[in-house]
Amino acid sequence: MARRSLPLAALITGAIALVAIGCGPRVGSPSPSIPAVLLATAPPAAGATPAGSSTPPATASPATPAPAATASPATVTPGSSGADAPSGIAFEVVTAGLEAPTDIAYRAAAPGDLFVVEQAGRIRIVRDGALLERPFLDIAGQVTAGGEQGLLGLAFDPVGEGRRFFVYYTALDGSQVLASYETSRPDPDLADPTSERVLLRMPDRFPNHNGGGLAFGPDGFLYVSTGDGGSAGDPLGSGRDLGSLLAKVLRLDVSGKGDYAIPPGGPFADDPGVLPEIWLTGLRNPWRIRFDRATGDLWIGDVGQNAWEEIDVARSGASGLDYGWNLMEGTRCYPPGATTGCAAGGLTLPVTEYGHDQGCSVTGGTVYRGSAVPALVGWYVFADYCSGRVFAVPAKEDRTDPRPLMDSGRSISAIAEDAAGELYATDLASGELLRFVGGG
Ligand SMILES: [Ca+2]
Repeated sequence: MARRSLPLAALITGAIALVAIGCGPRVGSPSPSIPAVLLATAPPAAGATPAGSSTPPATASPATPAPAATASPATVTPGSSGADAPSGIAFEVVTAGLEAPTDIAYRAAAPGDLFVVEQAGRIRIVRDGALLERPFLDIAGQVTAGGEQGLLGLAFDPVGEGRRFFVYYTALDGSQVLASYETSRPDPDLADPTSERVLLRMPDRFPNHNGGGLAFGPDGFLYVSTGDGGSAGDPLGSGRDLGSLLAKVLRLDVSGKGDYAIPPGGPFADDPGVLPEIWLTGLRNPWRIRFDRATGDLWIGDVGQNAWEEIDVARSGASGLDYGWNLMEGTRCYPPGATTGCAAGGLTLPVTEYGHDQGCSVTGGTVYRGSAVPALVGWYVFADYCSGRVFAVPAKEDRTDPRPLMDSGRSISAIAEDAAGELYATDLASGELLRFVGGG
């Protein structure tokens, strides 16, 4: 399986590890472009073999996610194998010509369009399969891009014509910014770059673990995923800190014209010591959050540190869940060998995980609810950025093993659906937009 050099995605998870290990010459300098999301562990150098094949398998096969030896929460149960994933699933190239794509979104008012985010700071329109030459938005002049940094997330306001949209990017000073823009009045294919309103600006000391996932929930609120801030092992303590916006999923009411409001009913509303934006916590670098349009479940791909990549779920409306970082990595205590902390209970385990024998940085996907690939309906589809392996799990199962869908050999930085629920992916290295097809 040929592996391409990948700029952006590798940076996402690997940068942090490189810092910690002290072997990452690329970390301090503008590395070409690696998605921050993926950088849980050292990313393969350009031209290198996938981490999964060059590194010894972690400690156990992900097919048998046994609880951590001495201190696993009592709720851990062995994953079940269950149904086989549909066979014959493949990628079909929709278009090439994108530069380091990091995310995909659609606007309900223009169901034939896909909006693809480019890491450097542009958003491109793919209309009926053709890449339009003129960018929809170009804010490259105000974005730091490379490694795990850059323009990382996009979501359109689902209300009305969707003229307003939201982006998440790394600013020139390294901080992470959530901002809104509006589409130009006369030209729906063009955003107004002067319409920016900054909703959040989060200072950031490390180039990795920047989060950047944006998704509107069925409640109309905007959900935002943030990383733990970076380095390795969460030295900032963000995962355990309810006074920090980092390492969280935030919930914001952005229906007003200006700043956001805090929706009522938050999980920590009665605790003045907790930031009211916080909806979910204990995440490391949640790379892609997506809602299941059929159930309202929120799916999170959370990039692991050194050994385990995990998929987390907040079933419809569930809030206040703590996914365990940095007390746990996947279903294991962290750091390895720890016997306290993660046994305390109250932590929510991933629905599935895989070891670094199968990759090194998870790209969270979405639950397929389209019609072109009937065999895939009801499966949550995700991938590993480093190995190119694509997986699926039945969306209804709470503890299950990842089933392989295909070995794509691609650098998959995003998986998302269009207005009709059809599924797409971006290849960061090749600059291609791909569509899921097949399955009988
Ligand atoms: Ca960071």
